[in-house]
Amino acid sequence: MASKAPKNDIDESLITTGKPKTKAVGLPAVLNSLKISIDQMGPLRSAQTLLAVNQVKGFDCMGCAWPEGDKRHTAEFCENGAKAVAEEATRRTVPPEFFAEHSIADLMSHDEYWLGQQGRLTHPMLLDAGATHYRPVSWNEAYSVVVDELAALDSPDEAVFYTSGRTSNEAAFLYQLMVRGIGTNNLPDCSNMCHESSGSALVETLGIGKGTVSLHDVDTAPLIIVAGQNPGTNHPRMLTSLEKAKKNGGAIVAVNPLPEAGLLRFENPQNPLGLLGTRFGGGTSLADDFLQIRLGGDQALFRGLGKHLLEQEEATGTVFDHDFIAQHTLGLEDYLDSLRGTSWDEILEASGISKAEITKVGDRMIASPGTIVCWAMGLTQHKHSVATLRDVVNVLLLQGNVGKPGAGVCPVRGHSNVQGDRTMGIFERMPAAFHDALDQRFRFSSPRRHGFDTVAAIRSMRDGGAKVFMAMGGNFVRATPDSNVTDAALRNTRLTVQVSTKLNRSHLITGRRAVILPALGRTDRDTQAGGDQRVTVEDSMSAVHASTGRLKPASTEMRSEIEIVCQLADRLFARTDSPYTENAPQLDWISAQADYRVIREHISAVVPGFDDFEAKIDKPGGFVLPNGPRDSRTFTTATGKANFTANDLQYPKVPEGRLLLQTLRSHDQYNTTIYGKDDRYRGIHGGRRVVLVNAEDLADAGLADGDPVHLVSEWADGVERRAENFRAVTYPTPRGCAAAYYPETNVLVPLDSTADISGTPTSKSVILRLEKAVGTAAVQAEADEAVETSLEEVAR
Ligand SMILES: Nc1nc2c(c(=O)[nH]1)N[C@H]1C(S)=C(S)[C@@H](COP(=O)(O)OP(=O)(O)OC[C@H]3O[C@@H](n4cnc5c(=O)[nH]c(N)nc54)[C@H](O)[C@@H]3O)O[C@H]1N2
Ligand SMILES: Nc1nc2c(c(=O)[nH]1)N[C@H]1C(S)=C(S)[C@@H](COP(=O)(O)OP(=O)(O)OC[C@H]3O[C@@H](n4cnc5c(=O)[nH]c(N)nc54)[C@H](O)[C@@H]3O)O[C@H]1N2
Ligand SMILES: [Mo]
Repeated sequence: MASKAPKNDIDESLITTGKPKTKAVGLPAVLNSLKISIDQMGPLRSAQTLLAVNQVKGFDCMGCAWPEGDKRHTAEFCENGAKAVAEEATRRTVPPEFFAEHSIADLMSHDEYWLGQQGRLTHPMLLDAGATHYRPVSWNEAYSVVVDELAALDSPDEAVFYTSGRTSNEAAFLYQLMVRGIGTNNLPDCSNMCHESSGSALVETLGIGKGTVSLHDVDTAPLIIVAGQNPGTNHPRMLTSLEKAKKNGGAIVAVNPLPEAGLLRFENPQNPLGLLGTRFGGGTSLADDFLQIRLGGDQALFRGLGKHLLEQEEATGTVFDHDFIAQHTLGLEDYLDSLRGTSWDEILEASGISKAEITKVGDRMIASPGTIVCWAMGLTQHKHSVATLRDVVNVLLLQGNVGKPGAGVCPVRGHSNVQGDRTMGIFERMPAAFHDALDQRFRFSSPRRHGFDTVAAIRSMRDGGAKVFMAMGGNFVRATPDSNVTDAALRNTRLTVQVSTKLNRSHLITGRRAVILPALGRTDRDTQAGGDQRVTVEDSMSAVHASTGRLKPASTEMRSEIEIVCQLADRLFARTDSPYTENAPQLDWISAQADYRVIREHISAVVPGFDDFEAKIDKPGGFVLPNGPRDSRTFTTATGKANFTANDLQYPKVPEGRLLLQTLRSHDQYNTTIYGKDDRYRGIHGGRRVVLVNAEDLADAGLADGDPVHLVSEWADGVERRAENFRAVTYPTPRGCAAAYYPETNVLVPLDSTADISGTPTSKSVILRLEKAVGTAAVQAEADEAVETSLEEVAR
């Protein structure tokens, strides 16, 4: 039986801490995910779903965007994938009676964990102006509310349409078409807070905003640098690839302020020997070198690597790939000048890494026939992220490490279809060629002025510009920075519309009116007039494949995202009094809803690389989209070449007595969805309000391990942002650098503190002051420690 959802939030005073783990996965991971799966889904549904995840005819795992290999295990096992599946396929539900019982004020008193654990949303709900409770409405009434508010706007730019990254290609394509049909490009997405910096840097330098490696490249790479990423928790299946690379003789370099367990050592749960290995303390040791970098020191590190390559090139003449540089690149000399102009002293100061460690990795690069650099949020969420990533590209270009086997750039995406959503046009500033193709296919004229990204959308709502906010998935109010400002911005709107699977804070912090539209998820069977449907997704390596849900939906009142878009669009564009009929895209929305093959045909006519779409996804594993840099060293940049760039060296400078805080994920969460209150690999149990601090910094602040503290963020605007009642934990993070979990700390990230060019909030560099909290002495719970010990004993 599935267990009941928790009645109470877990008591934050029960936090226990232990030593960080030095290895990832193994038997405790299997046990943990089985427990969560059976809790949420019961044994039968657990078996059904876990056997279908990432199988050729099953559904695509919504856990992350790491690709699946060609040969699949019967249960391609991944602890956190299993947790993501259980979270969606749960048998717990949030029916209308739940909303009758709980007022908004009551729901507000619970934390994200409790909200998420209540189960799947089952019925369209409306919050009337001034009402204390949501009430159930028919789908017809819900659609009318949305259409009426949209039709009443003075300008289409007064509406904002957010997308999280789980939306299928088909739903995303129709959604952006509807939005552009209304006449706006206000299409912010989670990517604005995620890999936007990667896109900005890569489009400019390589001509494509995506990675240039295949899974095979990673599996066989001679050298992989993993910077600013915690794959053990966030992309566990990547560990299998890293293990393969090691077995093939490759080397791995981890660049991280924290000694993340998944980067250091891995026990493969796919491999019985891996499990057996646990008994003997085995597993594969992954990182050959671990560079414990200061937060934001990566541009300096890559500058140092470039400088070492240059010095060795000048000594030997054999380091650079001269043919590649001459044939395919521009701008080398300016870049080399930037290397010459940067002193080693500055590099060491900014990165906190010794010259010997940097030159050792540089020597690995020189000796290696190919190098891949993988990265995630540790590199993208700083003020100087775009410059940092340009410098990553620079170093790779020196040795021709793009478009050859086992080499390239690998931005590891977050949400499982965030890359596909972009390919489908979810972007506030798509290139002209996309608009042209869209206009031609649907015989209308799409707006060309740029729309709002996430931060701009918040500013506009705050200032009374945007009045209707719609979200295709996600949890906007908790994923975004400056929570207090964002909350007020949303409350300033006339209507908020959430297409969601699970209850979250964005259903509680609303406009004057609010609508919840309960959506089918990846695991759910999607039956339309034309029969059972499948959808498609694109992974981090540009492979597109089908995903088919098979579970019976938890209620007959849930609708697919595609149906919701089609029904809204049909009403918006068909109404005679609608301002949007005149320039409506020419599409029979109801036929598209009936049979998703119709949508795929439209996609193949508009988006390059999707010709013969339907046939290609019949093949197991789907197909790979064309990728100029990877396939043929073709670079569709402004210059037609791969561009070296010369960038000012930047790194965060922190005033005396302050720390730099990164906000990151624990092992038991999916972004704003909290699965539990443990962070097993980091040795934290039973609570999330912790701040990890270097022991000497803690001592300097007059604090001891376990002390209750308030977190205060200081920024240029002079506003003090506070997150109260945390517990200080000594942790092996570099001096001056601290870490705490997102989203509890989003209140500390200033809205206007964004990355240059990409506009991404600087979630990995918040200037922080620790304030000792008095009178809230924390309690040490031994019970949790006991749980941990017993799991480890089982493993042993
Ligand atoms: N289970 C699970 N899986 C997920 C998610 C989840 O929440 N849970 N989220 C998904 C999403 S949307 C995304 S974007 C990805 C996120 O995947 P990650 O980027 O791995 O997620 P974070 O927890 O933000 O971790 C950032 C890592 O970068 C390091 N870091 C921080 N600052 C710096 C820096 O300045 N330099 C360097 N070199 N390292 C730094 C941190 O110590 C940490 O190891 O995961 C995806 N997969
Ligand atoms: N401080 C700080 N802030 C950050 C980050 C950070 O590292 N630090 N990371 C940023 C990053 S990388 C990202 S990607 C964003 C994430 O931002 P979002 O994508 O907005 O947030 P999620 O928590 O992933 O959204 C979870 C909600 O999505 C809904 N959902 C889940 N599956 C589906 C589905 O299939 N369909 C629909 N319609 N709804 C669904 C559920 O209702 C669930 O509650 O947060 C960003 N914010
Ligand atoms: Mo993300």
